[in-house]
Amino acid sequence: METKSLILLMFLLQAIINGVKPTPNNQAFRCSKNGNLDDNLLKERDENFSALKNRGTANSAYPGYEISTGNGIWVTSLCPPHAQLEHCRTCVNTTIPYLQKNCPKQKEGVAWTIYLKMHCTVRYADNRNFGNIAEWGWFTPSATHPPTPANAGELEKALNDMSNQLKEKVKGLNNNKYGTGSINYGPGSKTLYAAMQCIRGIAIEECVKCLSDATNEIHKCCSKLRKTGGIVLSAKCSYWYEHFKFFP
Ligand SMILES: *[C@@H]1O[C@H](CO)[C@@H](O)[C@H](O)[C@H]1NC(C)=O
Ligand SMILES: CC(=O)N[C@H]1CO[C@H](CO)[C@@H](O)[C@@H]1O
Repeated sequence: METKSLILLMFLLQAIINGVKPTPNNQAFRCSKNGNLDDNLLKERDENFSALKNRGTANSAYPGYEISTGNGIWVTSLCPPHAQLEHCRTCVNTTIPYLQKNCPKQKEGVAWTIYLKMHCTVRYADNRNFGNIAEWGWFTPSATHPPTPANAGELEKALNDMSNQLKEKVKGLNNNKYGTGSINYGPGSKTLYAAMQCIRGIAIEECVKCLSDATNEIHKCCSKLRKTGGIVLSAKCSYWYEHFKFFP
């Protein structure tokens, strides 16, 4: 191997070991269109974002955190329950300034970051009921990633079956509404891995409804195009699949 390619390989390996910093193409945001926060609430939001950055304690799961103020601002963060504290903090720390930049003063906002093999969500709203932002964000592996050898129908069916299984799992849980699983499908018996998550505090019926919507969304962005992986995200839930195991 040439020295140059060897150096490049070492560099890539080091980047993988160190953890790659999130870049803008693995972040997305949505802001509400129903007006702006007044100066006091804006100040509260930003002060509470600062407080959110340091939340979580060592030796405990850090699925997320919610802060509310008497005056009517709610800010929350969410990671998968298995996320390491440092990974979750790095993810949340990166997402907060990105959300502040993109939703400078709207009444509600949500932003997501994919970091390593997890994603985190940061959300704020001037109301408690998890806000009204209905749009979805989504990510797929880069365009250069080859499509799965399965046909779209096989992939869709696998994602529907997986969705039904994971919804049952999530229904059985209280605080950490997060479920993972895998399924073999198609003639070559390919294995698909998937995870579903709802935000905390949401009613179970609303969670399941959101996950059904997520299943429809993931067909639009991803399975119809035979993507090997994809994730759809809303302010309330997410659905992620890959053809490798991306959770413990
Ligand atoms: C997150 O941000 C806080 C506040 O700026 C800082 O103290 C902390 O070290 C950061 N943590 C990580 C893991 O980046
Ligand atoms: C937990 C926390 O830091 N909450 C703060 C949110 O913002 C209000 C207003 O600035 C503060 O009073 C709270 O202490």
